[in-house]
Amino acid sequence: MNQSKDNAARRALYESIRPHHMTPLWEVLHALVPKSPTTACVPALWRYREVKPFLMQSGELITAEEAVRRVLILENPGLPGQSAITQSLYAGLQLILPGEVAPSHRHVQSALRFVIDGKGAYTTVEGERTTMHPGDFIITPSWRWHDHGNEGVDGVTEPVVWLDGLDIPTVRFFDAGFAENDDVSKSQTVRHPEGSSYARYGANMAPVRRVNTGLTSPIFSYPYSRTREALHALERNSEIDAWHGIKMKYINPTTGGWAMPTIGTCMQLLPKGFRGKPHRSTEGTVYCVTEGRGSARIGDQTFQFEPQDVFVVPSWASLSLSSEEGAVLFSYSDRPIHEALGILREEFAD
Ligand code: 1HN
Repeated sequence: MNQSKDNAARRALYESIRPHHMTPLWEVLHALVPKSPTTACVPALWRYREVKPFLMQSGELITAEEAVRRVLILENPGLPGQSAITQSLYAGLQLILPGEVAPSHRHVQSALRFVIDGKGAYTTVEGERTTMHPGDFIITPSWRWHDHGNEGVDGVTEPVVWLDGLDIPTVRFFDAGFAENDDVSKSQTVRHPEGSSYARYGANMAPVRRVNTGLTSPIFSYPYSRTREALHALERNSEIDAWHGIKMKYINPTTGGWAMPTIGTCMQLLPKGFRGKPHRSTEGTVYCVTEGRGSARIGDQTFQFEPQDVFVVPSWASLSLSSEEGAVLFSYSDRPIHEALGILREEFAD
């Protein structure tokens, strides 16, 4: 009796404070400070074989120029309408057909491109062009002019598809987004020969004078040929991690830290017959299959993956990776932010 009277009195208080834009903490405290992460983000996999026809169909319905960027966004099923694959990260599949141009613009959001299908497209970042090949990891740093095109390479012109990864939800969270179109030219004038940045920073050397001191790696294109060679050498000569296989992070050679300030990028090799132990981390991670087939057990779901598929592992979901034939996986996550804020937690189970 007393309690229901109290409850009625409490509800009356909540009603009276509502117009003052106030609310009682004690009703929400447990949800605000959960015992462990309670994300709305769910595990999911996009089978490239299944979604490629939709992407090609979009190629018949809109040009890259009209769309500005012809992209089908990969939305987490638990975060509908938010253009987010995890709480902090965005993912999309971008198509550029031979002869097309995606016009020059710049924005605060940082972007990565992971090439998954076709070769011969290029991206130009601040006047330096790089030709795209499958497995290449390419960076567009915050606030740098960038445009894309597809002129083919080695006499081959074909549609090119890449996975875009951006920190859009993170920048939105901080209300820090700005953007600009290049009104002067759709396509930047190339001012530096292809390979300039790589020659300057990609040979374990750096210029003695005027070292780039930005937050993002000055190597803006990490070719898969080099990454692959390193992973296979390590597979032959080094210890295999029971959880990750061989997992290497892309680094900014001028700092030794992550290649991008907000997005951590890795390439990982699962040797033939690998059966990884379960691991979980507070980072939300997007995987893209570079080579090989296998399975990802995420929480209590198992996903079979094949080349070019994309899958997402939510914060604190346990992940075990296995592969009979061996596989190579690219991944990106918000780990650099967790590390910078001192909130990263991870667990390696037996
Ligand atoms: C963007 O600039 C690109 O440059 C791709 O290719 C996807 C999604 C949202 C905002 C900007 C690109 C994007 C984007």
